[in-house]
Amino acid sequence: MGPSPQSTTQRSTALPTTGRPPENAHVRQWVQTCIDLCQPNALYWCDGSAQEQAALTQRAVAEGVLISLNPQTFPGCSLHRSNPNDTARTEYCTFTCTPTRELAGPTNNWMAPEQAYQTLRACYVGSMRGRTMYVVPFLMGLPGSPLAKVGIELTDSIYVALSMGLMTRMGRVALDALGGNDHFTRCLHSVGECDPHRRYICHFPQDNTVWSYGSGYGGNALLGKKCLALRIGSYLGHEEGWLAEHMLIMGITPPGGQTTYITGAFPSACGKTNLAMLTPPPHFAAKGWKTETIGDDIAWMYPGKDGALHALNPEYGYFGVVPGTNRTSNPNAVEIMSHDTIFTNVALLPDGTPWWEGKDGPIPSRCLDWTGQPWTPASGRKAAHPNSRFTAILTQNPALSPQAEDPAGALVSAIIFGARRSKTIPLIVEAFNWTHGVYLGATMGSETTAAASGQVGVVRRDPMAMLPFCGYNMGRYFTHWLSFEKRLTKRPRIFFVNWFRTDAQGKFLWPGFGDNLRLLAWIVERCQGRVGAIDTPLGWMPRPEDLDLDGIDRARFEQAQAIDPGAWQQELRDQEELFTKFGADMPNELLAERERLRSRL
Ligand code: SAT
Ligand code: MN
Repeated sequence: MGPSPQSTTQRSTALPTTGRPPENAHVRQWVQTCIDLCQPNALYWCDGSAQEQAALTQRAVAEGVLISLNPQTFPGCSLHRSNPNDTARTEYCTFTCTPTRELAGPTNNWMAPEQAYQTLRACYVGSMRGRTMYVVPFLMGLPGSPLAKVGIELTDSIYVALSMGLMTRMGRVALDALGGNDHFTRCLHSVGECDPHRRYICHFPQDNTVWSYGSGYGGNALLGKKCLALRIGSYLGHEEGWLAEHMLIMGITPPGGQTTYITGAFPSACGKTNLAMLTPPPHFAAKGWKTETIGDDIAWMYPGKDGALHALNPEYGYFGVVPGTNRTSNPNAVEIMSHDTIFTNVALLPDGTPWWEGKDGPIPSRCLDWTGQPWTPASGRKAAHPNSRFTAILTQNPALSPQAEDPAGALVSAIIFGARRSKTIPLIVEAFNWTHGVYLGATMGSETTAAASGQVGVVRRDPMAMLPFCGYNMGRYFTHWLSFEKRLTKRPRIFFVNWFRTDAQGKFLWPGFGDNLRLLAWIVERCQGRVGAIDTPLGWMPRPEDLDLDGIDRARFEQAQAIDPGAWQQELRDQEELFTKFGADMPNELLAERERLRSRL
């Protein structure tokens, strides 16, 4: 533990300061309180300008935090190597600090707010000594959007300050949106000693506050993303009547038709970023199908005055997984990360070019691995960390939707829930109605992969892919979802997809990637009322003739859609286990929905 708060000495001399503080007295006062606590040696007010980003990048290179990459092959790019103990989100030290445990619900780690403040205050005392405190004002959402929220992050990590400049609308734009008022999320972040045993990511939804200590990794440290846009956001959404979701947003345009916007929730390792950036395969492109990206991770959705659901991406950049990215799996991502990108924990070739497993081109005979150690193909370990990332702004995406700039958001016609399941769950099904759709989302379960620690191939329930991100009791979150049936007159259709079903030999029944557009095309045509389906116990399913299956083995498609009644009995028992956790907070409508499914089966 650090020294007690009483031993804090007030600094008498003015802090060396870069940039100008805003007029907003609430901001100045709060920043001063945090300076007194963390005792930085210098203060830097970020304005979000391009000059600032360039100057801070130079400074980060001088400090050894970033390595400049080859300006010919990867112009404007740099590499960051994280502490090897700090390469992923850490759910065990992520807390929801609501006044009571039951407000946080059974699926969140809970700490009493007073205890959390006390524990973290002890960590923060003097934690920025010898460091600069960066003041990073940021806007989640577009200026002028009904949902836009201002946050201010104080951080002692220049990597975090630079990354926030790519991931959010950062600087003046946020302070202008805030004006003189007090409505901003207070985000305090210090890497401290980067010790996994002294690491805390604490959310105080009632105080609109996030305190993060002991990690510099993305979701733990870039506090606009999972912390504000999902955990605090979902709490605010419940209070204010909207939804903060772990969803991609994309547009799909049929030949000569209207662009249809869909949102989709997938747990990690299901290819969400690849789907958000999907390029139509030649056969579809030739017919005139087009796709576009609005967001790859987070959707804020609200009921418009028109009775429809509107979705916007609160972020301004991508923080995507790098390994496996190539011209076949995701050509748009390859383009995005070809310039002005921060890479984290990828490998480095002798000529200063980044490298990762699954990159186009040959496997190098030698390089430095993600920790900076010499590596050859014979090393017997990965060169890039499996969770290595690229950080770059949205506008570098050649497939960025023009609709991404609309502060009102895109009109949502379909919501897709998806998961990785080798058995039982069919390739695609459409919910009978809103409640049934919410049931499909609430019972989502996905198989764990080697990318995460723990057992491989076990089904982990992850309702709406929000298990680690819902900032309040998930039972009440389900009720909130159900309430949109009445809040909307033009309800999106809801679908469930599983690209990962396998045959008896363990081979995927569906080709996936670009071919997923065959299923998205059916979804779009369902939304436009142009294609049929059959009624099954699980929901509406396409008949083979309802889909473009040109070049696809029809028998394998049918196998991917098969319903195995025995496997479904087990699935229902597993779902029951999840619902039981929520006790009295579990809405009756979903229990009734399960009974209807049981009787249909
Ligand atoms: O750092 S993030 O939380 O955004 C990425 C992840 O899902 O782990
Ligand atoms: Mn995510």
